[in-house]
Amino acid sequence: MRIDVVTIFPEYLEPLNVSLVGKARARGLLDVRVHDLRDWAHDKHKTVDDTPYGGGPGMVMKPEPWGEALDAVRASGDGREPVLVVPTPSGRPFTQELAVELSQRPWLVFAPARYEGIDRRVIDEYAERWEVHEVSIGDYVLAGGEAAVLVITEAVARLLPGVLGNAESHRDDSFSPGAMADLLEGPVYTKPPVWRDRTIPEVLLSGHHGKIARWRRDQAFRRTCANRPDLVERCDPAALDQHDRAL
Ligand code: 6GU
Repeated sequence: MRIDVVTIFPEYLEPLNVSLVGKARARGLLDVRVHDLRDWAHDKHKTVDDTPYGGGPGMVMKPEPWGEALDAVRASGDGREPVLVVPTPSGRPFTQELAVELSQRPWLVFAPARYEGIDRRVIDEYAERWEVHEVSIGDYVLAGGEAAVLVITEAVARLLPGVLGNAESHRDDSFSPGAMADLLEGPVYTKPPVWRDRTIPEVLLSGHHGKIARWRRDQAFRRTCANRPDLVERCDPAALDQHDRAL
């Protein structure tokens, strides 16, 4: 997969050189190219923003540098159209489902905005030719989309074939379709068996795989009720008991 990022803060994307994404790049599974939007600014001050039409606070990113940057990125490709991902708090929620969808595309281009956003005509223009996703990573406001690019890239990169050591590693992820669908992952333990007088749940030492699976599912259900009741139809004590009986 190829990923291009156009930003006024290229240094902000340096974490893409380390950890899982860095390793995927080093192994040739991921081709990441970061571009400075100011390379396509027109004046000696490299201006990329201006005041909003209609008035109001803040600044809006000018369309010309974005248009030229995106055209240049497109021209550096193999003739195919990339998928444009625009991180914005006004976008669709970024979900595991969208991560899976994006991981199946050969080429993503990220356009993270600073200030109050990018002139709307840029998104409208590219949406006529490219698949465009405006996505938000949660209900809070960041100073810019760069942190969201890091989040989305990591969520997508770990789904690429060959990136995770063990192909089974994301089968039981919270939010991934399959066995534990709709439930958060429960607690995990490793050695030593006693730490600061704290033991581990006995069932995990029983060697009884059926009991262990049932316990894990129950813990996942309880944690989901506590932390994400919106993911579970009923979280009252009766529903918990009913869940226990269903096991
Ligand atoms: Cl993608 N961008 C910004 N600036 N703020 C956000 C966001 C994105 N997602 C949640 N808050």
